[in-house]
Amino acid sequence: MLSTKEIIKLDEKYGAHNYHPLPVVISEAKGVMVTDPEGKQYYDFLSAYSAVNQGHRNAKIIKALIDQAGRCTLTSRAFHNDKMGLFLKKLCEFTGYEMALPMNTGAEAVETAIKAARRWGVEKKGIKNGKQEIIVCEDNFHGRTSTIISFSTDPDSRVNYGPYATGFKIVKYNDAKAIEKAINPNTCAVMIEPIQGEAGVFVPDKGYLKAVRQICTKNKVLFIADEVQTGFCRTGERFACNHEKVRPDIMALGKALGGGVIPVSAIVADKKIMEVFTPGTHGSTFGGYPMAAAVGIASLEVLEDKKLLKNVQDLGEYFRTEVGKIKCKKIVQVRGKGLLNAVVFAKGFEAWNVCLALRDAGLLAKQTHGNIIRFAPPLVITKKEMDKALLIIKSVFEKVK
Ligand code: IF1
Repeated sequence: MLSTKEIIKLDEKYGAHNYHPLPVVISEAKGVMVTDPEGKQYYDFLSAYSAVNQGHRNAKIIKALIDQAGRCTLTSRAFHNDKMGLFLKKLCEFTGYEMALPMNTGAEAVETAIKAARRWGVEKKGIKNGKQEIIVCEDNFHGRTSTIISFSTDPDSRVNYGPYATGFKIVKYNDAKAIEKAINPNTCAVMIEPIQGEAGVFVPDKGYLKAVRQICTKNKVLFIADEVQTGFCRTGERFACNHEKVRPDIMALGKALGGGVIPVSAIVADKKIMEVFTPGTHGSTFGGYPMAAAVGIASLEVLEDKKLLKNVQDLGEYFRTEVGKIKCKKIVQVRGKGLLNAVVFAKGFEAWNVCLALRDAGLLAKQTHGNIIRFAPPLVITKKEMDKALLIIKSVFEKVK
């Protein structure tokens, strides 16, 4: 078996350098714990950016994967498969929408939402094709396709990838009035993250999502919520929009829909929007394939457990309270919802070394924007595991100067 050092060397030699990962190799994982090639164990407080909400190798999800692999893996959408309909029915019931369109990655779900909104703009609102506008927010993260990075405000994501897609208007996040001002007769949609993940787990003020909903309704504009990262119980509700009892017109979903096993994404919407898609107008070879459907059903079943949401709410609150008590002058804020949390250090502070110290102490987390560390363990974490993880975090943070 290769050592951590040897594996990292391979990655650096043969892999494109489009990432700068923490120097740690994960070779096995179960539940909240991951193990490196040398056998050292760590608490996983990233959860693959919320894609493993159900915990690593959840028994029910792995069984669904293996059972399906023993029956049929791929059919394409040229034929029906016996699993997709059951999956989409379950997803519609879980989310409260009439229809779903399955894709694979989060970015594809976002692209699908954009395409739905643009078509809807022409066919239902009467906008001239080519004139449709979508309002998005500063510091957004919606994925990495060439269209999506066109409206990113993060230079890393965007620089030198032109020519950029047009038809997007960027406004300030957490400012409903800015959205209202940006709307014109060509606006077909507003697309936002209910909590901005990559921006550093930025939770908007109470009332923001409600105001956006009202503005969209009043102006006949679709409200698209990107719940790729915030969805599926991560924030203590099934979807982050539920905190304000807001129902978007379209939700883009991904990550945990695949239970941390395979990429499964989708948009959900009611028929009056989804019907803009007709045969041949959109699709994907793997979208809704039998493996994704089987895994998707199991992933949703795990998340249906009522006790899980309560666990997320309780342990999230507990995490923020306990981290708030840690004596460390560099910490300026502990924020988040449910188990999507961040510790914000002073401006200019480099949290990379803190992440290395956490790793050495047995906990994996990753910084964003240099001075923010995201803490988002699998939702199945127990109080006992959380207490042990908090001891590690405390021991490291107390030494931060
Ligand atoms: C990477 C960030 C998190 C997302 C939202 C769509 C997508 C994402 C709200 C696209 C993806 C990922 C991508 C991943 C790191 C991660 C991330 F730091 F980049 F911003 F989670 F915070 N909408 N987020 O957060 O989904 O196509 O990747 O399946 O390395 O790019 P995808």
